[in-house]
Amino acid sequence: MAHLNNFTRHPNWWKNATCYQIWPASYKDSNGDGVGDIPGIISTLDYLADLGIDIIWVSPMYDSPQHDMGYDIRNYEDVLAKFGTLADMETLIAEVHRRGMKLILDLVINHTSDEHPWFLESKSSRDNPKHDWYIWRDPKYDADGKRQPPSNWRAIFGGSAWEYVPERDQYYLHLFVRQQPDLNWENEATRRAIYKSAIEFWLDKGIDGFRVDTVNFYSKDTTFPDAEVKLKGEPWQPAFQYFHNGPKMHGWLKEQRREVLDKYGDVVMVGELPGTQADEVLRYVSAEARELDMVFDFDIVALGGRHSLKPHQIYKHKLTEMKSAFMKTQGLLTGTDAWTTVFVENHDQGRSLSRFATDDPKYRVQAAKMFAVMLGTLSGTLFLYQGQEIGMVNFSKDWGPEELRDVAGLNYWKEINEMYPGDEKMKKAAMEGIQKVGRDNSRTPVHWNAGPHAGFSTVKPWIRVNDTYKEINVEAQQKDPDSVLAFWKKMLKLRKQRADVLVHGNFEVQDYENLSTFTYVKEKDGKKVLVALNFTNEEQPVYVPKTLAKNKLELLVGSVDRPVERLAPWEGRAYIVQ
Ligand code: TEU
Repeated sequence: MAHLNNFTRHPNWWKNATCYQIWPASYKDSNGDGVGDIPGIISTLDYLADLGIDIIWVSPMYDSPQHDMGYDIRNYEDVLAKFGTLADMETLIAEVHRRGMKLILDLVINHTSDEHPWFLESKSSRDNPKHDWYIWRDPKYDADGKRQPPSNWRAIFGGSAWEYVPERDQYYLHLFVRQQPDLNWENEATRRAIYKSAIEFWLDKGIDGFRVDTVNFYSKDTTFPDAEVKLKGEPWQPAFQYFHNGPKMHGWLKEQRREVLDKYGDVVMVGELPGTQADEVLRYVSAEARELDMVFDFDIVALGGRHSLKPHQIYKHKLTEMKSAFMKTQGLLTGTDAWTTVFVENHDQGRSLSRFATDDPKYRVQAAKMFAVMLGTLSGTLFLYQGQEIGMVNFSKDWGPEELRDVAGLNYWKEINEMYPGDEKMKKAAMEGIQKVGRDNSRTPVHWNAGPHAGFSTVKPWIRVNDTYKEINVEAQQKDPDSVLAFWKKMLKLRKQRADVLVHGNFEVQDYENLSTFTYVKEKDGKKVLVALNFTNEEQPVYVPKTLAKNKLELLVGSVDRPVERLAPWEGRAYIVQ
């Protein structure tokens, strides 16, 4: 275990880092086809370095039929032509490294595309050598002798999780859309092939790690029992408990680390980990376990019932629920050898201002800076999503369903129309829900300037540009020292300078029950920082905990130019406790 001692003695390179997620289709188009691309990414690397970014995460740019925007991979070892070439990726890796930054890619190995050659072989016959590389089961027959799927599981994006293939007279499992068949991890030859093609191929090219898609879904309950009926009157039922954190998960991740990743040194693995309690999360992220380095916990993105309900059932969460979500992820560091992440946005979510604060033009700049104070002072590796650094917001309420591009949103919209034909009230509620939490909100093009198509492309982009690009864009904010962008730059610098307490400190909420403010203390080796955040349109008092009543508070950073005693609407401040 020499490497383990080595890793624990030297702080890992990714701990103090800020990572910036790029969604290639919507980031920057260099060749005028309306779709972002890798040369487009390369053209902005100085911008990202200047912002203070240390790691760039590029979402799937692999060859793919794009049924789920690249999370359906046809060939792990190639790049989608619209995004560029393998040579472009090699240039990207070199250019990122030349600027002292690191690059991570998405690792999508719970499933492949149904056009991946492995699947084409697997589905061709029960005698094919790859016949069990995916999850195949025999049909069930009902009392009338009608063929039925092996279980009543509902796919995450709607419909049955099983698809029938006549060549085999069997069904295959797909937890997401039907074009995303789940790989059979139980088969060792399959695991070896995945490691070689999806992981080693890219580590050999010099990337520094992966963001690992749905990392806790590989191991399933292989008896595939019917799930309890929760959606009354519907044929397909949520079966989450049967396909996440299955019995083999930890063994497989240990195998992957030991036999694959360790050859390449301190490769960072950031797992996406839905629906997992803190004690189970720790089993994945403790340094000693040597599985994942950190994970994205879903409590924060599930606020308002985002995951258990359908978008028309979303409710306004309370600030206490948000505090609880952060208490869970921050708490992972207390008294453990584990590590954690800080994030509020990604390509699957609505924009954080619209979702968790306000996108009212009167307050949104303030709120964006307040979020920068919050995220900049929480412990763990910080993840920003493209456009978050300029305070991009959700698409406007008057967009209709014709603007939707995301398969999850489109499937849901179709389902609503089929289940409630002619019900205008329901349709309105559904569209309102999509406007709040739909994945397209974060997938509209980045606003580079106020020119045509927001400077993203020279032609009409594949998805409509958010209407706010004239007011919210990179070029305008680069000229404005009071902009959200300028504030993020300042915050990221400060986070580095005070990394001990800001990135590594213990976290303690002070005003849990308060529904208007979020106040916490960060502490490391006796050094303390008090953070006070206002989550309302009204002024609020700064809550100073009794234990600090006698201490002097020195303003470290604040989102308002000349702060007064009370917090202004959506103001955020951090004080050094003396
Ligand atoms: O998302 C995993 C996941 O659990 C999603 O179901 C998430 O809950 C959903 O997007 C919310 O609507 C990952 C990727 O981040 C997502 O983009 C992919 O669509 C999905 O896996 C399948 O690969």
